[in-house]
Amino acid sequence: MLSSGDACARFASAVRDMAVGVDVHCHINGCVRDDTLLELASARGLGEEARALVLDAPRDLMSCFEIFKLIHEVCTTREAVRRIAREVVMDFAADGALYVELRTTPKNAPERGVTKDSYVEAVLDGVEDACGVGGGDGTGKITARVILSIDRGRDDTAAKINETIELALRNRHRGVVGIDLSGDPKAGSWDMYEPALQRARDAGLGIAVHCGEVANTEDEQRQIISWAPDRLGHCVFTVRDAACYDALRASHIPVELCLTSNVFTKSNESYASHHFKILRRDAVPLCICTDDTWVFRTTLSRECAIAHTHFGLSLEDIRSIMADAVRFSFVETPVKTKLLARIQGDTAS
Ligand code: 6MZ
Repeated sequence: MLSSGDACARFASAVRDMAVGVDVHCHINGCVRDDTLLELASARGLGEEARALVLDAPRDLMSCFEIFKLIHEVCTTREAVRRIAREVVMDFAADGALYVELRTTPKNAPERGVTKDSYVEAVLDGVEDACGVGGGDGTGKITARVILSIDRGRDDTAAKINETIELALRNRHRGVVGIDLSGDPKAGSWDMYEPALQRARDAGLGIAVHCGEVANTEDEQRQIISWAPDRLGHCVFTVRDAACYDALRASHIPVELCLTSNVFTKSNESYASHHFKILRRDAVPLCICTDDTWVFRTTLSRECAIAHTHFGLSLEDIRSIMADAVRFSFVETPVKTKLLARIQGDTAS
């Protein structure tokens, strides 16, 4: 008899074989390969520390941010950033993805000759190594685009926030398509970010905002939803507050759902009680994403298999969710059309 683990693995394998994967919410430095991280950490004498960071049990969100400190410490050289960006894209391709929208926070590391400009350049070089010029045109094995993140914990002045917007605008020709607001959800306040995000939106960049990832942020969630970003990340606590949830439903803003991330960080008690179920019941636009494959020991095909196991999604449901993810993505329209045609195969678009 098949165990549920076997059934899950078989579903993940079928998802990989379909090759229709789309992930629009994954943070580059949360998706570093085990081997790469250990190699880079060992070269800096931090191999043991890196090994100790592998999550073997759920940890809260704040301790995940501690993990990122070490990842950033060992991964922020131009060579490493380029390599990691390339490997992340290749790993998604091997997992059956045909489009990935990677996000990352531009960083300065003067002691290693890294500026925010050269960081972004290295990311885009890595994406180009994997996908070709500009991250590909929708016809290759995988196409990728990049979103630059504003880190709530570190980007604490208007000047730093605006620098990220400027960087994104300067690098659009190489495949930067949007801005994300992420990082420690308890740091900073929406009023600080809104003017810069408005400028980015007016200039045509897509905007994705982490929303309702922690409790007691209802006022901010309502502000964010009424500003209407193109996509919202997580919305765990949005669903638990009637006024916030009403606003979300009325807004029709697509939600990027990261099942394992939310369960690992204990925002959701279990997969079975994940708010995926409520959003799907209420036909809220949604997509399935990984967030941080390394941190949460997952892959996109595995997340789909979890949705199958706990919420009964079929392979055709997965195909349809992936098509929606392309529609919600920030990639240029002609590329979107090509990707949609590939995902839908013979079925009408
Ligand atoms: C909020 C997150 C996150 O930018 O260095 N990040 N922000 N919530 C999450 N849920 C778990 N996971 C990752 O990738 C790592 C950075 O992404 C953000 C954090 O700011 C983290 O430092 P990059 O490529």
